[in-house]
This record gives sequence, structure tokens and C-alpha cells, in this order.
Amino acid sequence: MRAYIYDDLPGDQRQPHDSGIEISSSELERLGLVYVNIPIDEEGQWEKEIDTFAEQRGYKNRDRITVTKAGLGEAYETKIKSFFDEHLHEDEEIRYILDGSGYFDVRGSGGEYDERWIRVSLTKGDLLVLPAGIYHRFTVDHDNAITAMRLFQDEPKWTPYSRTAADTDVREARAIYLNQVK
Ligand code: KMT
Ligand code: NI
Repeated sequence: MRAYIYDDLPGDQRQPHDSGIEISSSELERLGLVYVNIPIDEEGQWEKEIDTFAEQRGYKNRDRITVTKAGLGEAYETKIKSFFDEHLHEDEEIRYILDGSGYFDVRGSGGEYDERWIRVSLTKGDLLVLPAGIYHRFTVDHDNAITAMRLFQDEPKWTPYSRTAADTDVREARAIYLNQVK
């Protein structure tokens, strides 16, 4: 995992867009992100560690998602553009990277990087929890391949509320989130 300010320059979303400004783990924590690394070992110890983490945080369900150019064919470019639309959810978004790599961009809120995109680069073994109500987006990187485990609290509530919709900014999850980062 590495986190840095997105450079906001035009160009393919899959490029690093690395401004060179590093973001500390304490700033990520302030924004409500939770990050851990659980190396994927051949003995399968990682699965026990995921079970423990899930139990501690009350994640009862899980599935796997694979996003690859080869797997999605014609739909690929459309799919990755849809993941890259700025949105929020009313629940946490939890991703454990099983293979490949990708970027989660989260909006800075308050502090030095208010409203800047913070790019969190994830590779195999990284587990990231985005808090409910945080604006974010996702993209694969130039390798065009990621497989992730998605964990859920109860019933998966996957609805992405796009920031472009008039009522997203006034959702309760957004208000609760903003109160937490203040
Ligand atoms: C999401 O919600 O943006 C995704 O699940 C993207 C693929 S998982 C790394
Ligand atoms: Ni999302």
C-alpha cells in the first residue's frame, strides 16, 4: 500500500498520476480508512486471519470479484469507467486484494488536502476498509487485472450514490461521515 495525492493531470485513469506528495497513515486514519496487510501464504494461514478480522468487525458475508480485460471483453472499458465515477455508499466498502493490483481514490476532507484526491495503491495481501459516506472511486492500473474479496456486514448494500446526483451530498451517511472526520 502506498498513498499519495493524485496529480489531477489529464490522461488515462490507469496511469499512476503520482504527484509525489505522500499521505501518512495517520491522515488515512483521520479520514476513517482502515488498512492492514495480510500476506497470502501457501499454507492458507491468511484465510484464518481474514476470518478473525471479519469476526472482530462483524463482517458476516463475503464474495470474490475479478476485473480483467480478458474476462470482461467488450464490456471492460465501460465497466472500469463506471467504477471510476465518484460515489459513496451507506455501508463500509471492504476489499482484500487476492491477486493483481489497483487504485482506490478517496476524497480528502478537511486538513491540508481538503477535496483533493488521495490515491491508495493496493497490491496482493492489502486489505482496505472505506468508511460509509466517504467519496471514492476505483480503477485498475496499467496491468488491467485485479481479484479481490469483498466483505459485507450483513446484506450487501452495494448501491453507489454518484456525487453528481443532487441528493447524494445530503444523505445521512454523508452527514455522519463528515461529523466523524471533523
Ligand atoms: C468497487 O466497488 O469499486 C469494486 O468492487 C471494484 C473492484 S474490487 C477491487
Ligand atoms: Ni464504492
